[in-house]
Amino acid sequence: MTTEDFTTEFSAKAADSGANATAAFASRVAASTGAAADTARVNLLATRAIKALNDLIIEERVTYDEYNALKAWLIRVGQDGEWPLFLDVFVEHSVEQVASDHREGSKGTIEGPYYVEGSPELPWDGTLPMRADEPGTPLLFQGTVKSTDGTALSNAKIELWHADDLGFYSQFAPGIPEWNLRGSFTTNEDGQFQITAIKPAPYMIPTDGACGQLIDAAGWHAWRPAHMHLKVSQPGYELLTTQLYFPGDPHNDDDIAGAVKPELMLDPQPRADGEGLEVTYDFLLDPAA
Ligand code: MBD
Ligand code: FE
Repeated sequence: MTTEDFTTEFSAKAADSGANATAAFASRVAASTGAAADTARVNLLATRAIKALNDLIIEERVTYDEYNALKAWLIRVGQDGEWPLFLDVFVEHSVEQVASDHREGSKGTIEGPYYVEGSPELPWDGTLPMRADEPGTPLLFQGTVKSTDGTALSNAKIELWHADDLGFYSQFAPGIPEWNLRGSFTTNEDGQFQITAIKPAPYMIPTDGACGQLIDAAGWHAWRPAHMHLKVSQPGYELLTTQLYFPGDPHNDDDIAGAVKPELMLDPQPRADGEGLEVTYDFLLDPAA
């Protein structure tokens, strides 16, 4: 494959990823009942959101050119299917903050646009589904799932998903096995897990659509630090949706999605047998209210 072929294929995959996130979101919303619309609440939130935008226009003396550029861009976000991408990158972190500020257990962070329910079920010491030649450093990821009172939780579910070395998520970019780098592990009788995985690479959000256009026009960068996504759950406990990060990543301090927290930083060490890295991380779940 030539560099040109690669660039074309790479761009095509990135463009697909944003649009496929829209289809995935739509089918999940269709499957859920959705919150009943409360007129007073809609009135409050919509009034405040519209006022915030109007205040900004007046304070910054926004021109007709700028207003029309905004209109064209908003239309393009929808056409490119990038509303999930845009919202999860720039807004979800505040929703997550509000949703979890009462918690005493492990820190959570945003889910992002690329979660898929129902990944292959694997034992407490299983291997994340991956291709035979999957690029990346082997990572042994182990720990214990506990209640905030310290009780180990057996049969807890740990869903793990992350992008491949090129930054593509299976089921969102074409040409990747369906459940590649996605798995659901179950803790053993002592609440432990020991997952054979790979260390993810830094991730650049797709730059060829409306989000990329904004990032470029504003002079920002499109990077997220390398991250593993996780959902940890057990009946009777609050679902923990989180991400874990790796020290030394150049974007730990300026994640475009604002989703890094100090508590989510791993401390991987070289394995004694020389086979890549190992790291221990325990999850503490809050009992459901
Ligand atoms: C991702 O992989 C991600 O985690 C977020 C939050 C946004 C876009 C892509
Ligand atoms: Fe991600």
